[in-house]
Amino acid sequence: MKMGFRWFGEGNDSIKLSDIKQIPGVTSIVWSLHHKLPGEVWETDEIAQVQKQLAPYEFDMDVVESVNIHDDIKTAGPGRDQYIANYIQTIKNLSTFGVKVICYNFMPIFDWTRTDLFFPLEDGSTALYYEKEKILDDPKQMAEYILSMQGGMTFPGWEPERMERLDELFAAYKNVSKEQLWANLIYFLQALMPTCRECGIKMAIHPDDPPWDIFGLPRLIVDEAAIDRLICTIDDPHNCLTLCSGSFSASPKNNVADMVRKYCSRIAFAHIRNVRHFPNGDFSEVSHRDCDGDSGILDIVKAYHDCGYEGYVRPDHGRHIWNEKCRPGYGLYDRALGIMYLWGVWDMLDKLKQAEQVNV
Ligand SMILES: [Mn+2]
Repeated sequence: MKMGFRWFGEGNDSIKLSDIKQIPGVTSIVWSLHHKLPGEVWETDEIAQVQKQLAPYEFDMDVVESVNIHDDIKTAGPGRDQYIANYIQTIKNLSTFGVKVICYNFMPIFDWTRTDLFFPLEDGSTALYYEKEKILDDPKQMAEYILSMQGGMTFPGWEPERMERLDELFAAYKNVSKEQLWANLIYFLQALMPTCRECGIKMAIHPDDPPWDIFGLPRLIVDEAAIDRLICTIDDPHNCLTLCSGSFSASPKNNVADMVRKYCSRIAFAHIRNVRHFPNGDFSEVSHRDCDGDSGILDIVKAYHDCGYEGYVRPDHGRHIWNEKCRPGYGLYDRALGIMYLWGVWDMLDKLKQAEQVNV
């Protein structure tokens, strides 16, 4: 596996590239142009600036997360074809810098959703938390809460410009059924595939987080049946997955290690994160250590290792520890601990495999 670390860009992240460089084995910076609104073309001079920032540290820029998708593409709105043309231009521009994977999602209106960004855990740290009861009927209250926690930082998928237009957005999605949303996703991907083949770029969809409908909005990428549908409908090696263990395992019905084994050849990017379930359906994010949650981190890492996974990985969210002031879920310390846990498991599996081969 190739280890990555999500970084929000110069002036937009309290974490320095020189700090990330000191985490063992990180070779990729998972980056984005966070000032771009969904639908805008990413210009080559803007991409070149990021390349220039990463170069002294010898990080690659192979994985972009995310190039967000305009609501007109998701709703088949009037600007759909123009925004798809813009997206195709962005893919072309990214490919000239050697980008290989674009992580994106197709969630309607709301991206990742949590009700508490700093939920206290018993060890004194805090983490992102989802309280089912709170996600019933007031999307505005939730959006206000999330925006109020931004403190000048950008949260991908939670652009204030979009959240100000919530009524308008809900109206646009009013007649978009789950089947129509599927059709709009397939239309979008079909339009992109020739360029992806030409440019050698994989589109890696991130699952919906959490993996169920919220506020009456349909959500597609929620389980194995959905992945089957997506990769069979467009059976192209450039139509790939960002397998996010934390997102899928928020539903106890999903077994992520099984998903890894089944879809390994179509996983372009792996997010590894651990989640703890509560009997009432609430869940909390926890450390990467297997026994701290229910995602089955050891089984997941073993599944990647057994499959000979050579794609990109990053620790997904971390807790907030040691009084770090950071973007929720994206501190330096706990994600670095997560990486060391993942390497610990991976290196031991490598060693056992080598010993096995010697013995044969
Ligand atoms: Mn994720």
